[in-house]
Amino acid sequence: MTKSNNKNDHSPIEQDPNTTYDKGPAGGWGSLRGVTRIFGEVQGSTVAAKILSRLNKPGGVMCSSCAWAKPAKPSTFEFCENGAKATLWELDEKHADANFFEQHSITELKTWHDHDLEKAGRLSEPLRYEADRDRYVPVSWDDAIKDIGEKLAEMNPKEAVFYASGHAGLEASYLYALFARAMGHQNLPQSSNMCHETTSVNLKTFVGTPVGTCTLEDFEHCDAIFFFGQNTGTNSPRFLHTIKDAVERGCKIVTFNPVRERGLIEFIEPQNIMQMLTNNPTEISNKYYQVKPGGDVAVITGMMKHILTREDAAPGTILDNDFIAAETIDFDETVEKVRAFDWPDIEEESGLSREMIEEAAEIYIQSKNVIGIYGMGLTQHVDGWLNLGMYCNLLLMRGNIGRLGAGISPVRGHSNVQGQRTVGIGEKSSHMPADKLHEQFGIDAPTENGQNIVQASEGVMDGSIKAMLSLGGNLLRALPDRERLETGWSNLDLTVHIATKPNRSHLIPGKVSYILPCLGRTDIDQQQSGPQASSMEDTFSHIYGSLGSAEPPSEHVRSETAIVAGIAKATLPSNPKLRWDEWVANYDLIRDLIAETFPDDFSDFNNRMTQPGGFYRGNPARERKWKTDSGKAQFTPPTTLSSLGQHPRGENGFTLITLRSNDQFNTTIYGFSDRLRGLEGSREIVLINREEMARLGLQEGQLISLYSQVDDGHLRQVDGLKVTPYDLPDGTVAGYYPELNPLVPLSYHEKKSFTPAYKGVPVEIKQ
Ligand SMILES: Nc1nc2c(c(=O)[nH]1)N[C@H]1C(S)=C(S)[C@@H](COP(=O)(O)OP(=O)(O)OC[C@H]3O[C@@H](n4cnc5c(=O)[nH]c(N)nc54)[C@H](O)[C@@H]3O)O[C@H]1N2
Ligand SMILES: Nc1nc2c(c(=O)[nH]1)N[C@H]1C(S)=C(S)[C@@H](COP(=O)(O)OP(=O)(O)OC[C@H]3O[C@@H](n4cnc5c(=O)[nH]c(N)nc54)[C@H](O)[C@@H]3O)O[C@H]1N2
Ligand SMILES: [Mo]
Repeated sequence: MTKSNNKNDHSPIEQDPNTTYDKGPAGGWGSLRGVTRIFGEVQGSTVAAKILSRLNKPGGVMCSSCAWAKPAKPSTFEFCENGAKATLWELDEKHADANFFEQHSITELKTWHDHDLEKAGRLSEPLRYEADRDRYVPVSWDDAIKDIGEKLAEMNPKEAVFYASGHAGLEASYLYALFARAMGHQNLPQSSNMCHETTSVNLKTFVGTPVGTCTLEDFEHCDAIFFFGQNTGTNSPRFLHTIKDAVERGCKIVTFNPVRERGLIEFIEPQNIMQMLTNNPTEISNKYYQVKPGGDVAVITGMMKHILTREDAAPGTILDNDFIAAETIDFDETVEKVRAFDWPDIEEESGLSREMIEEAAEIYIQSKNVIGIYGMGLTQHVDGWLNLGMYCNLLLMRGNIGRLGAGISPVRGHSNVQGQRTVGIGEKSSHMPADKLHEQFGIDAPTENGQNIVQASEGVMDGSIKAMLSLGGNLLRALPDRERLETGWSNLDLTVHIATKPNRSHLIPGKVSYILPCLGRTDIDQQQSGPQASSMEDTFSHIYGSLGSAEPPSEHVRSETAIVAGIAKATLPSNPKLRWDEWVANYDLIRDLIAETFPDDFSDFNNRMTQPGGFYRGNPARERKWKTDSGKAQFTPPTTLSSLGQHPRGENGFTLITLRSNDQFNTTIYGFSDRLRGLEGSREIVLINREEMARLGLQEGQLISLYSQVDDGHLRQVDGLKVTPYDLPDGTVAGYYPELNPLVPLSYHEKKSFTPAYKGVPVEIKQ
C-alpha cells in the first residue's frame, strides 16, 4: 500500500525502474531545446528575441504565462521555457485572417487539433459567422460593434454572461466589470472559477483574505517549504530559482503529490553556466510522498496528531499557544476531531505509512518558519475547502501565518487572474463597491450576486442564458461536460470572442457570432495620447506596468480596452460620466478611476506601477489582521479524511487526475512533448501503474475507454486512450486536460466555491 518515496535528505530520489522517464532534470538543456523549437515554429524574429530579453523587467513586457513574481532585481534572462513559449506563440508571424477562414469551413476546422488551430496564427481582422456559408467572413469594426451593442441592449441584462480568462490587463478588466454592472448584471465569471476559486472563497473564511499571505521576501527567511499539489517545474518554472536559493541556504522541501514531478525532484538553472556544463542538478525535495489523490486531508490529520502527541509529551514546547489563544478560534474542537481519527484510516486514505507522515511532521516541527505552497492538487476537489482548512490548521498551530518567512501561498495561474478580481471581475456584489460606482458614475449596480462559471454553464445548457462574451479563454475546452455544453452553446443568441488566436470555442457559433481580434501584451498599443502601458497583479499581490513593443499583426487589431469600451458605449444609454472614448485615448485616466474605486489598493497607481518589483497592495492576514466573521483566524475541524466526496469507487473504480503537460498553457497546446514526465508524441493516453495493469490484464499500448462513474443519467466517455505504465498510487489513473474534460460532470465541483473537481474524477476502465 505504501509505495511512496521515503529517502533520506538529498539522497537522489530513485525512479521506478518500470517506468519510462526522461533522464533530464527540470530546466537545463531540455528547456533551451523547447524554446528553440517554438522559435522555429512561429518563425521568430530579432524583435522576438529583443522582447524576450526585456521580459519581466521594468519597462518591458510582463510575461503572459504564469502569475509568478517579477523581482525588483531581475536576472539576465528573467523568463523560463514556458514564458518564452507563451511570448513567442503570441508573436506569431502567421495570420489567421479572412483568407484563412475563406479557405476553411467551420465544419472542416472542427476536425483540426487544438494545436493546429492556434498554429494558424494571429487573428487579424474582425469576423462574423455566416451560417449559410459555414464560414467566418470579414466585417467592419463599426458594424460588428453596433450589432453587438444593439443585441445586448435589447436583452434582459441577466441573460448575458461576460467571461474573462485571466489574461487581460487591469485597465480592460476594470472597464469590463464596470460595463456589466452599468448594464445591470454581475454575471462575470472568470477562469479562477475553474482554478483558485476554492482559495478565494475559503481562505477568506479561514484567514480573512482571498489571496495568499506570502511575498517573495518570505522565501529568503523560511526554514521549510511544503508543496501540496503544485507542479512548479511545469507551471511556474521561475519559482525553481527561488527554491534553489532556499535549498542552498539549507531550507527543507517536502512534497506531497501522487505524481513524481521532475521539477520538484531536481533542477538545473539554465543561466548557471557551471551547472549547465557539468550537468549537475540541484536536488529539490528532501522528502517526496506520493499521496493518493484526495488524501491530503488524511496526511495533515496525521501530521497534526503527531504534533499534538509531541505537545502532550512536553507541553508548551511545540504549539504556539499564545498565538492560538490570542488570534484564533475553534482550536479545541479541531483538536478533538483530529484526535478521534485513527491511524489505520489515515494510512488507508492517504496511501502513506504512519512513519512517513510522522517524519514529515517532524520536519515541520523542527522548522521555525514554514511556507505552505499549494495548487490545483488541493483546490480542484469536492472537499477542496477542507484541504485548505486543514492546511491552515497545520500552519496556525505553530503561528506560521502572519510573520516573516512563513505563510500560506497558493500559486496562481494566469498572469493577471488575481488582478482581474481585485478590480471587480467577479459575480459577487462584494467584488466592486456599489457606493463607489454610484458616486463615480451615477450607476446603480445590481444588489444580487451574478453567476459563476458553473451556474452560467447550466444556464447555457437550459437556455436561460442568451449571450456569452469571452474576454480571452476557451471555455468549451476548459469546462466539464463538453458535449452537453456545446449543444447549449450553439443555441445562444449571441457569442462574442475577443481573442488573439483561433480556438475550439470559436467553432461553435451561436445564432449570431463574432470573433474580435485583440492586441496581445507584447504588441504596441497605440492610442490618441501615445503608446499605452497596461498593468497586472502577480500571485504575491504586486502590481506592475507592462509595455508592448512589437508591431501588431495588422492595423485592424484593437486593444482589449478599446474593444470593451466600444461595446459598452454601443450598448449603454448615454451617460456623461461614462467617458469611454476619453478613457481609451489615455489609460492613465482608467487607472485614476481604479484608484478612486479601490483607494486602499491603488492609491497613486499611475506613479507606482513603474516601480521595479511592482508595488505591493498589502495583505491584512500578513499583519495578523483577520478580516473574518469572528475577527480571528479560523481553525477547521475535519469532517472526513478524503476530499473526494461521496462517489462510489468500486472494484473497477479509479480516481482520475487531469494533468497539464510541459508543452501546453491550459487549452493552448504548443506541442506533444511532456519532457519532464518522459512522455512524448501523444496526448491521448492514460497513465496507470504496472500492478494495476496486471490486475486488470491491460497491456502497454492497448487502447481503452474511460467512463465517468457519476450516475446522473448522462453517459460520459472518452475512447482510444493508450495505456501507458507510470508510477502512480494504486487506484489512480491520470491523463491530460483538456482531452479528458468530457469525463468531468459539471455538477461535480468543490462544495463552497463551485470549482470543478478536475483532480478527483471517479472513472471506470473499459477494454
Ligand atoms: N506551462 C504552463 N504553465 C501554467 C499553466 C499551463 O497549463 N501550462 N496553467 C496556468 C494555470 S491557469 C494554473 S491554475 C496553474 C496550475 O498549476 P498547478 O497548480 O501546478 O496545477 P496542475 O498542474 O493542474 O496540478 C498540480 C499538481 O497537482 C497534483 N495532484 C493532483 N491531484 C492531487 C491531490 O489530490 N493531492 C495532491 N497533493 N496533489 C495532487 C498533480 O499531480 C500535479 O502535479 O498553472 C499556470 N501555469
Ligand atoms: N480537466 C481540467 N480542466 C481544467 C483544468 C484542469 O486542471 N483540468 N484547469 C482549469 C483552469 S486552472 C483554468 S484557469 C481554465 C483555463 O481556461 P481558459 O482561461 O478559458 O483557457 P485558456 O486556455 O487559458 O485560453 C486560451 C485562449 O485565450 C486566448 N488568448 C490568449 N492570450 C490572450 C490575450 O492576451 N487576450 C485575449 N483576449 N485572449 C487571449 C487565445 O485565443 C487562446 O486560445 O481551465 C480549467 N480546466
Ligand atoms: Mo488556472
